[in-house]
Amino acid sequence: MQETRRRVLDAIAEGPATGPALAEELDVSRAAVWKHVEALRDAGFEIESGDDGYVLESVPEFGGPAVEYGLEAPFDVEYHGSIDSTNRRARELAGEGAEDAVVLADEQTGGRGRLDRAWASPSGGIWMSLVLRPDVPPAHAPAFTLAAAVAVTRAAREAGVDARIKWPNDVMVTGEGGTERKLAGILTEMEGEADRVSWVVVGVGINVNVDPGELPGDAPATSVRAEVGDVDRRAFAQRVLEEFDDLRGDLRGVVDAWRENASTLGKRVRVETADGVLDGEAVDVTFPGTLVVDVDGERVSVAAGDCEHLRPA
Ligand code: BT5
Repeated sequence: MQETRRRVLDAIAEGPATGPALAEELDVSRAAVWKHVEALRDAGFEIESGDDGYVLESVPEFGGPAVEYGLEAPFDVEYHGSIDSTNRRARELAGEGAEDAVVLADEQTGGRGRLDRAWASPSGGIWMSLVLRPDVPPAHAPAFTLAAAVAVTRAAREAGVDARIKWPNDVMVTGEGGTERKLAGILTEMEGEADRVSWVVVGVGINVNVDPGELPGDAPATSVRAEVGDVDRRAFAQRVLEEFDDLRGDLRGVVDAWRENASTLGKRVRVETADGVLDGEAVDVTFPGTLVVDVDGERVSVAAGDCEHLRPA
């Protein structure tokens, strides 16, 4: 949101504020104040104008200005009712130099997972991509995936969903009979030079207020609706962004937070990597997100791959 508009909104939220008082406080014309109030109304904020001035009656349920309002993290949010892929749009913004931008959508028509897999994104989910320009070497970028997984898991647990992370990027819920269902996935993309990334795009897809029937059947999936009922998507998205913002300041600390929220460690796993399949016990995750698997007594480090939790031997 534009800075002046944000300040107009904050001032109105604090109590009745007249146009002239706002104009003076923010050092803009009365016409400009009026324009911002109209734009906020167009965005779904209910603003009454009484004798004492403008009063904020309600905040829209979802959308860019709604998520920005009250957000305790420095992100600008661009909202789309429907878009092909928020990661695609975020890469475009990254190429234009954007920083700390979020592309958020109600629905994606061409959502993508890793390895160009399709990601189902029906209306009612939180599909968003963060554009970051961190001052880190490209090798550290996987830590942002871990941070996003921790942020989503914390937000889901606060909403009452018993979520846990499966290495590296899946947020899962274990149901009756031990079946793990996928609640959220993360797709991190980046562009970098030899020693420093230019940008990182962290795409986060969370099945929130959607029916599991709308999700693909090729692998078990679940949603917040299926687990605990519908939640306030605006608050949920804000919590994810705030947690992520806290975590990204200490990338090495992210690994500890990840361990606390993960279910993979100690499990028997099968990991498919570009070099083949590994069977063993997941014994650790190290910075920036490497899985350490004990394969018949030998510790093997895996930087990237698909991990399956196996039943105990
Ligand atoms: C992921 O890939 O888990 C990363 C998903 C990232 C999606 C976000 S949404 C916002 C942003 N914009 C994008 O275009 N993408 C990002 P992967 O680990 O490869 O998992 C993909 C597999 O998960 C698919 O092959 C399906 O089996 C399954 N799947 C697809 N859609 C799903 C859904 N909505 N919920 C649960 N599982 C799903």
